[in-house]
Amino acid sequence: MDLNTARTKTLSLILAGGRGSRLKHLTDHRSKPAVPIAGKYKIIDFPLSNCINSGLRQIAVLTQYRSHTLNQHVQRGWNFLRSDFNEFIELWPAQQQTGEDWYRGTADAVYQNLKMIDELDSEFILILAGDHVYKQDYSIMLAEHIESGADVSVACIEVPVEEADQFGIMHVDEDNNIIAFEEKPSNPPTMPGNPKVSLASMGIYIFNTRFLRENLVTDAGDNDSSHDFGKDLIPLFVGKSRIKAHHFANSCIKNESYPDTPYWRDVGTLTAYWESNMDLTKLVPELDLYDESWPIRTTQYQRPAAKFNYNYEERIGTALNSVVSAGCIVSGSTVEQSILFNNVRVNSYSHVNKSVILPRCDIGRHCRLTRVVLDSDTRIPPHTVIGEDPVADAERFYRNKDGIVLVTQEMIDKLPPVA
Ligand code: ADQ
Ligand code: ADP
Repeated sequence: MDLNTARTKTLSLILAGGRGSRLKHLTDHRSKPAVPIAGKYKIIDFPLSNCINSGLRQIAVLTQYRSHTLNQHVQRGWNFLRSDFNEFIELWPAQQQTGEDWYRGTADAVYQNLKMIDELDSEFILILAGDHVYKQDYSIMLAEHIESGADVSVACIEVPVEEADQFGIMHVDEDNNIIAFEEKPSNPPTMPGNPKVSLASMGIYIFNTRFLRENLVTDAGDNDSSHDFGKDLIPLFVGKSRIKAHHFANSCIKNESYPDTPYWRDVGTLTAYWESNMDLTKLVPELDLYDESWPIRTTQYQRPAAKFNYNYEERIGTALNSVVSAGCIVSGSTVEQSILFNNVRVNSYSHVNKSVILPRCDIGRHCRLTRVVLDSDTRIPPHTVIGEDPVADAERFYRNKDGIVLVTQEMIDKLPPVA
């Protein structure tokens, strides 16, 4: 089958139901794929953009947990495909199609939608997570999958062994057959000849539809299964089915400045979230959002351009090494090595440093914020200092062991009134 035909016969399923509880209060009101990232996006924009750019245009987003802003985002900004060409992006919410249960695990999320999947008559199913930041041409993985004659292909990347217990870890032979797979092992095995790295599953799979269907039906009837791809299905295929590894380095969209470092982040923790945003304030970030050949799209609203009011007497009113989105006003204050999402206000005599400020926040006068993540719609009262006193920060806000302080409007509302 030629690649263009294969693309039209591929259904992409984005798993967007998980809570992502390690992101703490950021996922109190929204699911992880709906968490804002990189100044103007939500995390789900990355897999969605990758699909569109890869020429895969039959896409379903499987939602469950607190999906309101995710649904809104996808409905408002991602509805441009043409159904008359058999292209679509649909939301498939959990709706107890097969019984009383909500999605029990990632495999069950797909199983519960088998009826819809059958109607679409696909040959291949691409399964993606809704919460990873990366740029990948899935059509290269698809071509490799077809060429290899595999039942299932699993995308993989080398990760430092210290982080390997957070992933599915595999061993492959010289033909990239997966010969061992263990989900989140406490003692992760390393790659032959390199004790520092392990080969991790990215949670990205291409299945032959018929093979997936049969195995989902079997798994659904197994009471001992947790109905999860990484925990239950993938390990089961090893040694029994044709299961191949696809190396992300072969299909990632390369940044010319970092040809040897394929960029992929599972922004699972508050620190990883903060770091992946901070990455973008570097002189040359590893993730190139300015490459027009692989655009990352998002839901856009009409907004005025960002504005900077400079106080010439005091010489303040600017942003240095920062990403500032549309609708922001930085007035008589300094923003340094930070990310301001849409419609943020930073008022006079304030200093925002190494911080991630989500949409529509307002930072009052004379504030100092360092290593802070401000959730959307938070109003910081004048003279507030955050990030300089670990004890006070931990009392008032959420401060993690790496010293990143997460602040929400609910936490601000609980503060005693300023005398
Ligand atoms: P995890 O990331 O731990 O491991 P999981 O938390 O199950 O896997 O999430 C995978 C994706 O499915 C996420 O996008 C999540 O939002 C979504 N999801 C989770 N539960 C869901 C549900 N009930 N309904 C719909 N969507 C749901 C997986 C693999 C590992 C691999 C890592 C890579 O199991 O082997 O190494 O991904 O990050
Ligand atoms: P969250 O803060 O939960 O991540 P969003 O940033 O997506 O959520 O926005 C919350 C709500 O505000 C949504 O209903 C979104 O559609 C809406 N919204 C955001 N920006 C604008 C805007 N400039 N104009 C109109 N509605 C907007």
